[in-house]
Amino acid sequence: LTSVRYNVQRGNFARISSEDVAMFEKLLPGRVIADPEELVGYNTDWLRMCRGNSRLLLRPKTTEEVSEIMKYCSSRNLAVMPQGGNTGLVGGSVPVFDEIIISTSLMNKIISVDEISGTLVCQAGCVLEALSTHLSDVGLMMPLDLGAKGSCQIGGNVSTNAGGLRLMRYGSLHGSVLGLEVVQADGTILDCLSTLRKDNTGYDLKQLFIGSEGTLGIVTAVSILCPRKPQSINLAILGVSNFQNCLRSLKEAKGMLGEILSAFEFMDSSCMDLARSNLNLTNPISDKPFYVLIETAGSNGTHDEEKLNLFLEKVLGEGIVEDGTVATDSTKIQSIWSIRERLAEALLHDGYVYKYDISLPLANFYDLVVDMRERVDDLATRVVGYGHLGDGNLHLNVTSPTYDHELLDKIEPFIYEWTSRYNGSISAEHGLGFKKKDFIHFSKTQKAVELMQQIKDLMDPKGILNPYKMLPDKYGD
Ligand code: FAD
Ligand code: S2G
Ligand code: ZN
Repeated sequence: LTSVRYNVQRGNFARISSEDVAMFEKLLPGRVIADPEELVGYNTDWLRMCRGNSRLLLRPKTTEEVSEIMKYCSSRNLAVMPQGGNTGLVGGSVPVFDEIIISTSLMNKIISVDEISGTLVCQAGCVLEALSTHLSDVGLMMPLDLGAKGSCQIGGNVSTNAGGLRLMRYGSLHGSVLGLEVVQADGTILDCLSTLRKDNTGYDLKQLFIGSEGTLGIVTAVSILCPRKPQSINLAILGVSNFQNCLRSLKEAKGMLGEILSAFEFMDSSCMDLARSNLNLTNPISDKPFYVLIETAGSNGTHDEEKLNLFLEKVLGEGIVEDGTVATDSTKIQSIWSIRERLAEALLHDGYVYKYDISLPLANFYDLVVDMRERVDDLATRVVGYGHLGDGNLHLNVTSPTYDHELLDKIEPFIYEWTSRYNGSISAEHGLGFKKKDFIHFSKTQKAVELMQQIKDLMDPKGILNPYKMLPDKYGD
């Protein structure tokens, strides 16, 4: 149990009574789950490293039901844990103790799509991939894409400010989200569900909830700006001999592909070994120390191909890149993407995963992986480096057969101190959740953390929204 492994003190929240369960069953007939067996999956995170002890799962369908739940929980001082697809990677999406789990899974209705402006309004529980499929029929696409698309929900994406593979082209959710409907800790329904691209009237409150990880309110509906689905997509995977040439490729791609560049990902050779050994995937090109994946998305295939060919001629001609292939049909594109997208899954096969999601200045970017390899030496099964190079976002993962305290002590706080020394971020896109909340000071000043705490106290005075997450605990420590 998370609470045992990390020695956490339970906050002074009420414990669920039979009257509470009866009240919820009246409100949500047939959508209150109390069977411990059924609850195991909801209490365990995707990495299977954090496990809570919730006794109750509630599955509302409407904003009003969420509001009634929160009014009641607030009056009874019952702690709650909002859950979407439960694909979060920082222990934020499962209870620590017996918090009531409020799942948005049944809140999966699309409210409206405006094909001209590209505005989608939908409930928070819509699964990302389902939204992409729905939009593609009307020539639109979601402005984000990540390996968890089959399970993660748009409310969870907003709450973790998920980045993903397309951030480089379509920006962060802080830009693409136009409005939110949120239920606050006391049940108040906050309707900021604007579909306007521009609205400068007062504080932009929706921004507070984007990336708030369920600690300031429960997102019940999202209004988001969706780009046109591109007519032509190309995906190149290129073999590179050293990291400096990965950076040179990035510079050339930005310069020569410009507005059609839609993703720039990198993987080191240990990632290709990982994909081969743990998932039986094959390398589409020859083995190299590094690989970059470059996607273009444009409105005219001929123009795009011409640009891409000029780029490839240059980087191959100058030896920046040594090998490569370009996929244009969706099947081959998907099979190349899956090597990158399934690395998280591949890592789980090694046993225990020590996962770090770091933003760094590009000049020192890969040095951290080299230093980490030296430091953990043969204590680790593997140390891999990959990520959204276009965003300066490194995913550094270390694995071992089982949880190894000695290995963890070698990694932490070394990795956070190293990141802080180069003014990086100790969590680029995954958030802080439960596992990284106590390291927030490596990336935020004390004054900033104090103001966050004040905002939290204002928005959730009883601290019942996703306690023990994102901010350093007020209890205990
Ligand atoms: P959950 O995991 O259920 O919850 C995540 C957090 O949000 C929790 O704190 C929860 O309390 C809160 N929350 C969920 N729904 C709501 C709501 N409606 N209102 C308020 N709070 C809520 N992340 C990236 O940024 N980039 C990536 O490239 C990426 N790739 C991934 C690949 C894989 C294979 C996996 C498993 C995960 C990946 N992630 C990535 C992690 C990503 O943050 C989560 O997958 C996703 O954004 C969370 O959505 P979810 O619906 O699963 O939310
Ligand atoms: C990614 C999620 C998986 C990981 O694949 O881009 O954000 O292993 C990550 O960190
Ligand atoms: Zn990522």
